[in-house]
Amino acid sequence: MRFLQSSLLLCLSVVTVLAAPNATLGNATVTGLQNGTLDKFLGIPFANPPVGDLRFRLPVNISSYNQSFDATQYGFTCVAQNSTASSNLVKTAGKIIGYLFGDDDEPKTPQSEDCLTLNVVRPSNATSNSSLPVLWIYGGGFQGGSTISYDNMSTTVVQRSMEVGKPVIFVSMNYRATAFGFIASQEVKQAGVGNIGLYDQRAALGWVKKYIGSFGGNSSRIILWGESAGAISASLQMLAYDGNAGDLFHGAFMQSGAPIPVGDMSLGQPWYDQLVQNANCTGQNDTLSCLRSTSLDTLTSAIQQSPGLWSYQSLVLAWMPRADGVFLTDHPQKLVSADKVARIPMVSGNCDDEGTLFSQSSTNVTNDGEFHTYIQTLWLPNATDAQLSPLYDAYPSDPSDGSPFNTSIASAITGQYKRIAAFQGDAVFQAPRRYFMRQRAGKQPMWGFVSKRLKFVPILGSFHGSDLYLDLMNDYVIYFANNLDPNTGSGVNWPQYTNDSLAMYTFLDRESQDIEITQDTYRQQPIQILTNLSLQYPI
Ligand SMILES: *[C@@H]1O[C@H](CO)[C@@H](O)[C@H](O)[C@H]1NC(C)=O
Ligand SMILES: *[C@@H]1O[C@H](CO)[C@@H](O)[C@H](O)[C@H]1NC(C)=O
Ligand SMILES: *[C@@H]1O[C@H](CO)[C@@H](O)[C@H](O)[C@H]1NC(C)=O
Ligand SMILES: *[C@@H]1O[C@H](CO)[C@@H](O)[C@H](O)[C@H]1NC(C)=O
Ligand SMILES: *[C@@H]1O[C@H](CO)[C@@H](O)[C@H](O)[C@H]1NC(C)=O
Ligand SMILES: *[C@@H]1O[C@H](CO)[C@@H](O)[C@H](O)[C@H]1NC(C)=O
Ligand SMILES: *[C@@H]1O[C@H](CO)[C@@H](O)[C@H](O)[C@H]1NC(C)=O
Ligand SMILES: *[C@@H]1O[C@H](CO)[C@@H](O)[C@H](O)[C@H]1NC(C)=O
Ligand SMILES: *[C@@H]1O[C@H](CO)[C@@H](O)[C@H](O)[C@H]1NC(C)=O
Ligand SMILES: *[C@@H]1O[C@H](CO)[C@@H](O)[C@H](O)[C@H]1NC(C)=O
Ligand SMILES: *[C@@H]1O[C@H](CO)[C@@H](O)[C@H](O)[C@H]1NC(C)=O
Ligand SMILES: CC(=O)N[C@H]1CO[C@H](CO)[C@@H](O)[C@@H]1O
Repeated sequence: MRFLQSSLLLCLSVVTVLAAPNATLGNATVTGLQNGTLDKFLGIPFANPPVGDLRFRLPVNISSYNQSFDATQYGFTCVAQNSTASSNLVKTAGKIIGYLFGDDDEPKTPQSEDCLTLNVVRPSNATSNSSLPVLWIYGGGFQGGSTISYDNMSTTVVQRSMEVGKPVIFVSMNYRATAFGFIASQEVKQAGVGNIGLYDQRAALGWVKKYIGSFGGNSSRIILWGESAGAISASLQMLAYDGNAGDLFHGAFMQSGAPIPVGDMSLGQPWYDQLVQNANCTGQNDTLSCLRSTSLDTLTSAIQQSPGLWSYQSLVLAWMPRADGVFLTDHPQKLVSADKVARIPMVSGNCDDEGTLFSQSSTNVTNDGEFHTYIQTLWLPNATDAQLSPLYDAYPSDPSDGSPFNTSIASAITGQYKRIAAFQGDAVFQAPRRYFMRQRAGKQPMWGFVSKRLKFVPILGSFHGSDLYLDLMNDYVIYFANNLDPNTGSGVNWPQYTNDSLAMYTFLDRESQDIEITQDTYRQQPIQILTNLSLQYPI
């Protein structure tokens, strides 16, 4: 009996070992794990560990693997800027969607600078060219994020893709965040190490191009998919090297993120100087080298002192992509208007109330004067009064004009809350998305959407990230990956966004399938004023 039992166990473990899936990377074999009808290859390094002298440097691609290895666990999380949301509302929103805001129940891996790994989740029966790779870029305000948070998403999406007979391979990569990925200043520009995190993403794309065939993926049809900072990233990949995609990707699906109104690297100078000071590097001839040789603990606590996503200034981020002269040759919005954009099919859209989450940290702004000071000091310090006054009129303090939009006087927790929420959501998300699409309409196939799901949530409405809820987009992404068109062949037709029809596929706050086609003309005049100002005065 005992013998039987142990040989049974032995048998089972042999079966398990035999089932371990392998893929060939040059001379090396990578061994993943099988889970049901899926194979997962986790924690594959795609660049040399950016530690030691490689800190604050562009990623060094792994040119070849000379040793076989196991890929059965997610890799380390890139060192993040911890800025805990003090607002319980923000925490609750994070729990609702299960991502983004550091839900305590979320699986985590330890943080490390040695974090440049990616993950491949595929149908077990994927054969050469049978599946279309989708590269997921997580959000997190360029200050954090981790692929392990999207493990469930990877399973759901790949399983669903098999169910509908349109198999995709889900690839997710870590990229450096906060100052590690987006340090910016004159010194940084001169040293050619701006936008490190975007280069990390590019290195992962190069890896997918080179190796996805070994996993049964088609390297001629790679889709970028991102949300929030991930969608902004995808859009900036489209602008990189003056819009030269280098055959690395062939479509982009962007949820709440478009080319942001940022300017030159030098606009990061105040945060750089503060970092140098807090890391005791002031007075050094070469401050960048000093930061490079500073201990991780010292550097991390110095970074913690820069304002984060949940601070008073919120979306005016200290560390984010900026024009570096090489990867982004100019301000992103100028690249858009100069036609320096990869001509690939794209989907781009917003949640209706993008700004509400980010306005929880400025609820002490309660009257018109304080609102004006907020905008003038943090957002548009160089704009003239003559320019600001129409902006203030366009975003009035009347709560029925504010966000959550179309909720009358509800959710007006302060006299200015809904006003700030409307302004912030438009400034960083809605206006850049509209500008991008209107400039590009007619030049490449595109589809727009707006999600009004969860509108009933008090104070937050259809908050940023709420479209990740209910696996809302998975089918559209799967069909887009397969057909370069998000239409699923059933339900309401999703028309293209063109110069003649600014069609927005609108997810209504009712039954899960309730869709309406609206036009991208809401808040026409306020958004136009905001766009004009941000073109002149990038952040
Ligand atoms: C994959 O490689 C592992 C380790 O070399 C091996 O044990 C396993 O049998 C291989 N799996 C398959 C399906 O060949
Ligand atoms: C495989 O190993 C051989 C011998 O060491 C080497 O010549 C070749 O370049 C390697 N191939 C790859 C793809 O790394
Ligand atoms: C395998 O799948 C099951 C069910 O989907 C899940 O609970 C489990 O965590 C998965 N295991 C791994 C290692 O992914
Ligand atoms: C494998 O390559 C790394 C660099 O990528 C190198 O440091 C190491 O010595 C190589 N190992 C072998 C066994 O060739
Ligand atoms: C940031 O958060 C992570 C995970 O919660 C934790 O391990 C780390 O110690 C924190 N770092 C700082 C500097 O607070
Ligand atoms: C892969 O398996 C799924 C079911 O798990 C099946 O529907 C599909 O036809 C298979 N694909 C191939 C290429 O065998
Ligand atoms: C995969 O498909 C592409 C075109 O879609 C083709 O160029 C390539 O040769 C195919 N690869 C294999 C291994 O069949
Ligand atoms: C690393 O790979 C990326 C993506 O393929 C490529 O753009 C870049 O030029 C490579 N870097 C080097 C130094 O070759
Ligand atoms: C920075 O320098 C000050 C004054 O010399 C010292 O007290 C402090 O401990 C130093 N901080 C770090 C992080 O080294
Ligand atoms: C609100 O509080 C922040 C600190 O969190 C402070 O910097 C800011 O000046 C305050 N604003 C107003 C209008 O009181
Ligand atoms: C405001 O203008 C000055 C002078 O042109 C410039 O140095 C500064 O960077 C600008 N500030 C911002 C936030 O754009
Ligand atoms: C970054 C920087 O300023 N480097 C300077 C440090 O000092 C040497 C020699 O004194 C200069 O050549 C570098 O340009």
